[in-house]
Amino acid sequence: MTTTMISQATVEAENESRLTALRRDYESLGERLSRRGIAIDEIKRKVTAYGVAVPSWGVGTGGTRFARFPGKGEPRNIFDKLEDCAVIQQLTRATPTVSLHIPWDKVSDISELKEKGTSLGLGFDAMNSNTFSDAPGQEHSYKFGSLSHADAATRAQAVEHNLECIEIGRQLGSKALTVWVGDGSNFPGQSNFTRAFERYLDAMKSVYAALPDDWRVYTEHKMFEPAFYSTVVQDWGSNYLIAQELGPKAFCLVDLGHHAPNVNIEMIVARLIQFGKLGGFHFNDSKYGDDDLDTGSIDPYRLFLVFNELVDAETRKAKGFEPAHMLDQSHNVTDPIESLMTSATEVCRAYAQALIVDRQALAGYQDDNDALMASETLKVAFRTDVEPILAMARLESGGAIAPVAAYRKSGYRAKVAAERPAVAGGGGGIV
Ligand SMILES: [Mn+2]
Repeated sequence: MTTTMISQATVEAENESRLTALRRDYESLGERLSRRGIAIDEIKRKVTAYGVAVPSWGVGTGGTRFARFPGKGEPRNIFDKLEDCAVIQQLTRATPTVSLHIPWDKVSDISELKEKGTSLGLGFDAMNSNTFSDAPGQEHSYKFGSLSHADAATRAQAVEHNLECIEIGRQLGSKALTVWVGDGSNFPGQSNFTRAFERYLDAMKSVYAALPDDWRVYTEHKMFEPAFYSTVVQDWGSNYLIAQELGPKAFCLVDLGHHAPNVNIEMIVARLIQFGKLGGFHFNDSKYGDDDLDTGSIDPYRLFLVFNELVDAETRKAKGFEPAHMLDQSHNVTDPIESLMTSATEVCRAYAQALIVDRQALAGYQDDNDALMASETLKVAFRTDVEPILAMARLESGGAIAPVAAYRKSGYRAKVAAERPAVAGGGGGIV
């Protein structure tokens, strides 16, 4: 029996007021799609089966380099975080798993954590290690790097931390480790590019060797920050080399915010799929850099184009194609639960829109060099309002037709604000 954080009666009452309109909208969209040879129920079935993981750190209020403004009722620990994640899943039915971050989510009793997840109906997605900041009491500092550090003892400590993450994840039922390092340099000449990358590869080989057979490791590249001149795992090229060097259980993770502005991310995605090394995503959005804005809030067309590549690979059954999907964003001015629900919906929307692309027509226009009609074929799908499909999928799975409205009506935030006294600090980081 799954514990629900919000009374199901509240959700049902909210749904009731929207049901008639939704049925009409769904029927109308179904008729329009059927004229294009698309069965709406089939799209709904795929959307229903889709899931994106929520990062445990996402339910806390984020911050910038300048300040952090805490929100009301912020989770105090991983158990509170799981409850907030359960709200997101209860209302959207699109986020069945949570991605943990160690040491922020470290507990003394792992079985208690696993039981909490089970009682809330949540599974555990990829484990995230942290060697980009110093944990209290650790012997060697990561100020000048971790897995690529010039000092062997510091590298060994970073390797050991990743092994601990694997062990915790193994007990929780996770099947993957995501490694992002802040290693890099702020000045030309500060670091020898080749030697630093050699040290990183060497350390990652030790982590890779400890991976259980049915696990994957995702390495995440990032162009800049906290190192502003160079980073050791800078771009998808470096990331691909890492995955190649490590072996068949190593894959590249694409965080949408970790590229230079205007980079063609969907093409990177296609390349990684083609060579069997796309591990998964950290979804978010950005305007200038690694802004960690809500997924689909700035450039929903780009998100759609990424999903267009994913559906293309799914359709042609690309070999080894099994990407992990996760949100990774920072909420500075919104209620994190509302942002994560909206973002999960945006990801589902991009998926549904990509599913209704007329791929046969598109291939024909591509072969005929009809650039305009090829582009229009994508636009026809992108312009289609698929919200009735998403809402119906949520409703039929026991979720909310309008998640944010149901959440606001539930009074959940005020309730937890009364139960959770404000705490200073805490891990509100972004990776
Ligand atoms: Mn990330």
